[in-house]
This record gives sequence, C-alpha cells and structure tokens, in this order.
Amino acid sequence: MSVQTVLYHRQLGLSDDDVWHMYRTMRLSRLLDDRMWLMNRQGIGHFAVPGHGHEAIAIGYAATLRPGHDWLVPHYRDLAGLIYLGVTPREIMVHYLAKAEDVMSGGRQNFAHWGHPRLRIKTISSPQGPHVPQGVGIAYAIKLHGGDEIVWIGFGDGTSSKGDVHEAMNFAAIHKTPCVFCCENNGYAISVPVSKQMAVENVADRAAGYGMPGIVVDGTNVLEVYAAAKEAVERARAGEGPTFIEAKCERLYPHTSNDDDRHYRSPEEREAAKQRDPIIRFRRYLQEVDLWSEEKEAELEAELLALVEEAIEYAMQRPDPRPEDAARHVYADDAIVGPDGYL
Ligand SMILES: Cc1ncc(C[n+]2csc(CCOP(=O)(O)OP(=O)(O)O)c2C)c(N)n1
Repeated sequence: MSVQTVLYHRQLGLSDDDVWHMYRTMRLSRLLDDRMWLMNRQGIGHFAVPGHGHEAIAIGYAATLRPGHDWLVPHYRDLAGLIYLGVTPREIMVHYLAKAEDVMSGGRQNFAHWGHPRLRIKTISSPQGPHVPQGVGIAYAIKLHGGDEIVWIGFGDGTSSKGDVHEAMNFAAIHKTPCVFCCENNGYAISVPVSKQMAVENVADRAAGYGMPGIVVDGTNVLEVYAAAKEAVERARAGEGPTFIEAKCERLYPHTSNDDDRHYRSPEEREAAKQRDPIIRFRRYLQEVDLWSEEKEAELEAELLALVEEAIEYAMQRPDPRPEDAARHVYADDAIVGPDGYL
C-alpha cells in the first residue's frame, strides 16, 4: 500500500465508506445492465442501452451533485449515476419494461430516456443534441432566479458535433450559466469512429473557442473524474460559468441491443477495451488501499443480485400502460409539476 494511493481518495475529501458506496453502485449498475442485456436476448425487454464502460464517469460526477437539488440532464449511458442519485433498481426495471407506473415517462419513452421529476433528472430527447440547449435553459433560469443549483449536462462524442450543442455552449459561456458540460468520449458514435467525427485531437480543445476551460480526464478512473467534476461544479456554483470536461472511456458493449459491433471493431480492439474496464480499475485501487477482499466482493455480489432479481420480479408483475392513457402528460394542463413549480 503506497502512501500516495492511500491518500488519494482522502485528499479528495472522500471517506472509506464513500468510496465503497461508489464501488457498490458501479457494481449494481453493471449487474442491472447485464440482466437487461440478457432479458433482451430472451425477448423480454425490447431495447437495451448498455452503460458498460461508462460507470466511472457517471459515478464520478454524481458524487459531486446534491440529489434533488442540482439538475441532471444525463447522457443515456449514465445508469450508474442515476442510481447513485437515488433512482431505485425497481424504477429502472419498471422503465425498462415500459410499465404504467414508470416514473421516467409512464412507459412512453424508449429505454434509457432517463427522467425523474423528484430527483430533478430531466428527461432526454431521442434526437441527439437538443437536451444540451435544454440543460443550458435550465441553468439560465436558475441564474435569473438567483438559485444556487447547478446543471450537469452529459452527451457523447458523436453528439458533440451537433449544431445545437455548439450554440448551447456558446450561449452558456457568454451568460456564465451555472452548468458543466461533460462529453463522454468512448471513441464511437455507433459505428463511426471519432476520427471521422472531428479533426481535433480532443473534443475539449473546442472549449477555448467558446471561452470556457476545457479539461480532458481519464473516464475510466472514477477518482480522476470526481476530482475534475468537483472543481467544475464549484466553479459553476460560484458564478464563474461553465466548464467543459471530456472524459475518455471505452464502450465495452455494442452501441445498443440493435447493434453488432463485430462488423466494425476487430476482436483485438474489443479485447483491448476490456483492459480499461472502470470497475476492474477501481477494484484494484480499493484492493491497494485495503478496502477490498474476495469475501467482501462475494457478499456484495450476493446482496446486489438479490436486489436485481427482486426488482425484475416486481417490474414483471406491474400493469402495462392503458391505451386510453397514451395522450396523458402530452399537454400542459396535465403536466407533472414539481413542488417548486418547475415542470
Ligand atoms: C440527431 C440524431 N442523429 C442520429 C441519431 C441516431 N443515433 C442515436 S445514438 C447515436 C450515436 C451517438 O453517439 P455518441 O454521442 O458518441 O454517444 P455514444 O452512443 O457513443 O455513447 C446516433 C447516431 C439520433 N438519435 N439523433
């Protein structure tokens, strides 16, 4: 155990319990993702969007947010972050199976179109990109109201090419809106590699053009993401404006259950990606600082598997949405309004 590694999470202000909770949430997220993938293959869930490989990013930033106070406009691979902020395995499974009580959208939206009014997680759009200016709009409203909330806005490297994303970042920098942009760069937009997406080396290089700091972090290292996120969130909260964080990671699975990445990634490339699995990396760190053991892992796995199975069991038995409710919440008179009047 080296002195430097012992100190790293403590230096960041994280206790031993905090890092174990982060690890536990990453493991829970992965188990849920694994089960959803399997259920899709069994013909049960119609569409799975795997977060495999993005867990360190989602946990790293979620740990810097105040649940139900700060706003999250997430990337669709951020399942781990949602769980960290308080979304339950039951809510995830009910959403996955599009049941009537789905808190995200009553079973209307596709899977991984996250949303949770009580936790201030804003539902995302199917077209890639529009959620970014929507997030900046929330941040601008907070600024006008004089609130101390911040908005975390996540998106992928492919989405960063969209015009609405550029407009949003330009506006945010001009008006110093309290938000953080996080580009989760896994090197692909479905089958399109990042080299066909942009001519710059880092997406974060663009930040200078908007007039905001641009930071590149290793998105497979949860503590590194946490450190960068913490600084950016503090900056936004202090009224100093947005930060652009690019977190480089690996997409360990195909794009979605509708994709087969063997058509565009070699076996060697897929094998190399596995070496950057954020959960394995974090486990190694915890082991180095004496917070992990085989016994603890076995206990954790048994506990989490029971949670996941219970959530599946629960969700499978919930009623499907009624056809006559299809237009509910479509117009403003029936909208879900939070306690503070926000939609
Ligand atoms: C405007 C728009 N164009 C294309 C699509 C189809 N599409 C859905 S996800 C996706 C890839 C996005 O890639 P990226 O932003 O890098 O995120 P990743 O899936 O790699 O995490 C595409 C092209 C879409 N939903 N919306």
